[in-house]
Amino acid sequence: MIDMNKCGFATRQIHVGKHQNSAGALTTPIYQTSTFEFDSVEQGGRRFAGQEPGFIYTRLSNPTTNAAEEKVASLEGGEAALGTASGMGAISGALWTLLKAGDEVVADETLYGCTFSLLSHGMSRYGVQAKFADFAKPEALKEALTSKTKVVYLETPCNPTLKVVDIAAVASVAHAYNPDIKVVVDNTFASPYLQQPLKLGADVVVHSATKYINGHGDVIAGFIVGTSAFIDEVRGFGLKDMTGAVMSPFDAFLIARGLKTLSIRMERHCSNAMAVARWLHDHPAVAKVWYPGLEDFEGYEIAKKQMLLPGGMMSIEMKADRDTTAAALNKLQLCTIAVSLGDAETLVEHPASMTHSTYTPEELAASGIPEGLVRISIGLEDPEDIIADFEQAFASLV
Ligand code: LCS
Repeated sequence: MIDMNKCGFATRQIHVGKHQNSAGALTTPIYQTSTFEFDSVEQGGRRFAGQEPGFIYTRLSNPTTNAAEEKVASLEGGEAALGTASGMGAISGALWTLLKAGDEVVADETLYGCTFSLLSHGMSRYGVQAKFADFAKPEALKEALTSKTKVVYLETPCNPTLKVVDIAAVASVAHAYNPDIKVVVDNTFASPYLQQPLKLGADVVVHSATKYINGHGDVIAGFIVGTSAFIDEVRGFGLKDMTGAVMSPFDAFLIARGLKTLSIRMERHCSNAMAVARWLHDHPAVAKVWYPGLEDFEGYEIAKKQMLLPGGMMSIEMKADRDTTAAALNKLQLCTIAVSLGDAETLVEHPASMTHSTYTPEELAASGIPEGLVRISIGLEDPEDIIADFEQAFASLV
């Protein structure tokens, strides 16, 4: 019997989560059912009491969803994982399990717009205070911690500036202050192929599986990864009772399918991104390229230390003003103006007016997000075609 834990990433992304089914189907079937039959009233009672294994109701668990969860747990190096209806469902499910009124969260100041909104405007309604600090400076984090801090929260690379946060350094500052603090890392931009935060000292990983994990732009989903005890708590409370943001079996099927190619997709996203980043870096209309793979980028050294490759996401600042930049971007023909990321298609967006419009102009400035920043999710097309499209779109700027 092969020990899957000893197999490599590519083998596990394909084979973990595969269980025998009555028809002998190679891929895990879509168990498109809300509920599961019990043999008797007594059996139903035993399942609800946790005295007997078995399925109950798809908001609690489902065989198709479990297959995707097992894959993600293995790829992140966690004991268990839980699928959710969206990345925001993963973040809110994890945080509502860890926090209660009176607690504090200390978060990095650069976050996906809706995460920032949840922390700064949503949770405060229920008595949870969020404080923001620049985690690139571990002393800033140390100053923000108090006896009320229960969660330290970060993304890396950050959306949308690609700031790289040293996960091991943050975890060690937080745990030295109080070993009970849970360090939660949003690993969406890296994917488990490039970075595994639990191995660097984080306690919980969250994902928008809408992005690289599914990889095909046709699902909204998320995952929470951590110890079995924590995932049981989220499954039985944070997800079941607080958010109800459960992953659908059909989405779990698409995700398990997408995951089979995660490593080869990420290799191509990264090599394409490196080629495009170098080209943009030398373009006369571009003021700055924010990409962890460029030697002159602030996060380069930390990225090299904690990531396998620098990723498929980048942002650029143009020398032209906002309207001239927008007119140039509107000329793109192959690359698409759209939010989301991690898809086969190259996607271009303007964070200040789109993904980060939940920030006020003052909050954008305080979080180091330039108003004119343009974010690019490099797709899986031929790199010379992506470059040619930017070349024709930017021709009028030089
Ligand atoms: N975390 C990160 C880092 C994200 O970028 C997003 C979505 C989420 C969590 C939330 O995931 P969702 O609920 O959408 O699955 N980011 C988006 C973006 O940058 N463009 O569109 C959505």
